[in-house]
Amino acid sequence: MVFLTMQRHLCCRLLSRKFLEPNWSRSNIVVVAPLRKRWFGQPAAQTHPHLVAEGEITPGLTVEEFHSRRCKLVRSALKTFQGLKSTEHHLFIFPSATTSFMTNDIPYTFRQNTDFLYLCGFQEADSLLIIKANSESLTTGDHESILFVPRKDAAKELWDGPRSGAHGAAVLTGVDAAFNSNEVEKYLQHYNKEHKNYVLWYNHGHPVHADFNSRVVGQLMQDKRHKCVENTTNLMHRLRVFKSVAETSLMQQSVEIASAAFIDVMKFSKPMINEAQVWAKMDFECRMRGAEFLAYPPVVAGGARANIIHYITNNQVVRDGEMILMDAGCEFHGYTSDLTRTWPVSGRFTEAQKQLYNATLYVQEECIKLCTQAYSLDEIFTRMLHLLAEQLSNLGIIPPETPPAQQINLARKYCPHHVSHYLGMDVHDTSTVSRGMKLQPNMIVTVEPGIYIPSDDYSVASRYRGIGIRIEDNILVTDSNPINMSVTCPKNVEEIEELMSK
Ligand SMILES: [Mn+2]
Repeated sequence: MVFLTMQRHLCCRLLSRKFLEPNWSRSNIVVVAPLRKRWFGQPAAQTHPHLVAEGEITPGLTVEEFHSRRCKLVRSALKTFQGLKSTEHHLFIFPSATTSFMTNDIPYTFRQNTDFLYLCGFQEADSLLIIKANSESLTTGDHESILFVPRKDAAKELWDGPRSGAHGAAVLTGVDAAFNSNEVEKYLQHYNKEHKNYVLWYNHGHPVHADFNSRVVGQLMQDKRHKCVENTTNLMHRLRVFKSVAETSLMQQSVEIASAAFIDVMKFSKPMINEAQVWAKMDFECRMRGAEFLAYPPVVAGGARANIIHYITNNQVVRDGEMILMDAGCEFHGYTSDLTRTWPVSGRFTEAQKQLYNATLYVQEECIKLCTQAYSLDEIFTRMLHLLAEQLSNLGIIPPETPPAQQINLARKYCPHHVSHYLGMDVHDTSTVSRGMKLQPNMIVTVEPGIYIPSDDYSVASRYRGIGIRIEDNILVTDSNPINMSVTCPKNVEEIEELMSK
């Protein structure tokens, strides 16, 4: 019985850890009834075997994977302090997200903070992860990880459902110890007394949790026992930008769910449909396939509204002869997809639509080929502008006599956004990783060129005005050819017309 073994093993680890110093005795450890009967505050193998397998913390991700992420974090952090003798100890603090409220008592959908989730897989709000390391951790990656979580509270749980509690959290995540979150100040005060000149690793630039930031970290800052504060954001992004085998598999599933949903949405659309109905259909089809929710408010733009890049109002009627641009993706067990397709609501492209569409598609397919170690995303963007300029010239949208530099400016005018971003747990993933860096295997990126011709651009032939097109796929970078993860989502004119004729 894996479960019982795990429990016994955990108790031994809890009692033997060296952090159980005089002021921090074993009486602090919460012992509860046998876990077999309890519920956790998140899906677990015991309660949701259809989602989580034995040995996993979140669907598809094992206890070992989370542990190795923390080891990697510690090693890469300590590398930056290599050789500096006075920096023996390192303390990492990662708060979870808190619940946000739309109005009195009405919460927004909870989404866990990405870095916190990446490091421990714990899904409850108002929790905090502490990682303790010392200079030896540089080679071994050894560390202690301690979770502080909302305490069990029968009255609260009656309304909001079960909490894992400290013991449940430790069993779920395999961290070295877990305590009630109201004990975190005492714990850190103790650490502060025992250590001097330690490095405090914390995202102080954009504090994740206002209360922990002022109450818990604020106290450490005042005491000034630490040597310096180092921001964790860049460190986390440099880890997260590379996807493991398990993560790639989750990403692939997320992309396949969205791709299949796109097909159903295209078939469902017809003249006079409301953009809101298209949105609802996408949401429905993604959830029906197991996604938790859409990864972002989708762009569902009929006709010239496609020229508003972040159009999310989605409340207009789409008329016969217009196209729908839908930019949508889902979140599947913490991993996002991000696709865009543009299709004629009637099922048939007009000649002008087809010309602009094929120009966009050509540029997109050329850019996908460039997703290799030879290019950075910024270099692919530059290449996109040249390819677009060429296509727009062929169509006469850029006048033939335009000098080359001016052609690039015009291409930029008709596609005012970048061609790509990194993709992962966040839609605009690992934003501090430079897009000037050469791509490397196991990165996942989007490729999303567009052509947007404003309705009032009288320099362009009238048949093209008011048309906006974007085509976006999700691409896995490998050590050879790039892999298009969204290959099952139709994008050729013939494929789309065929699909919509059914
Ligand atoms: Mn995108």
